Amino acid sequence: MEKTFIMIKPDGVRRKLVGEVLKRIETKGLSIEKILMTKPDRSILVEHYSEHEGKSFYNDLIEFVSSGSVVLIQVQGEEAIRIMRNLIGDTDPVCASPGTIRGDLANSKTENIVHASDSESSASYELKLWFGDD
Ligand code: 3AN
Repeated sequence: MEKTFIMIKPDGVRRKLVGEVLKRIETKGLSIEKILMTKPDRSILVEHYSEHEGKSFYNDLIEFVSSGSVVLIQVQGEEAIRIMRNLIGDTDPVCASPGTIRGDLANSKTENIVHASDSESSASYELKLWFGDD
């Protein structure tokens, strides 16, 4: 079974879309193994988004994700990483297909409701970063 890391970002929490996102994960047949609401420190976001340091949107991204509560989720299931990437949809709202979380619910590249790990290595790095060892 594969594990992946999902974060519902502050826009998803503010817009009361937590239940909607959890429903889409569960109705797809994946399992929620861990879930925690927290207001993230800037320092953990700097580690989480280290690959984007120096990019034009980096400062706005850190500012935005540290602006409110987020929901951290460990999701488990067969092919959970690729399935979750398909469920969330493309980063660009113009390209995100209808039926995906971003395609149905987001119209901004930065405020796009949800993060999902994009590979096995990022899933294990992010699960360790946010939830620690288990
Ligand atoms: P994804 O979240 O689809 O994996 P990444 O990893 O390329 O996308 O980017 C991480 C986050 O950075 C995105 N979720 C989005 O919030 C923000 N982001 C990425 N590209 C842009 C961009 N061109 N303009 C503004 N924000 C961006």
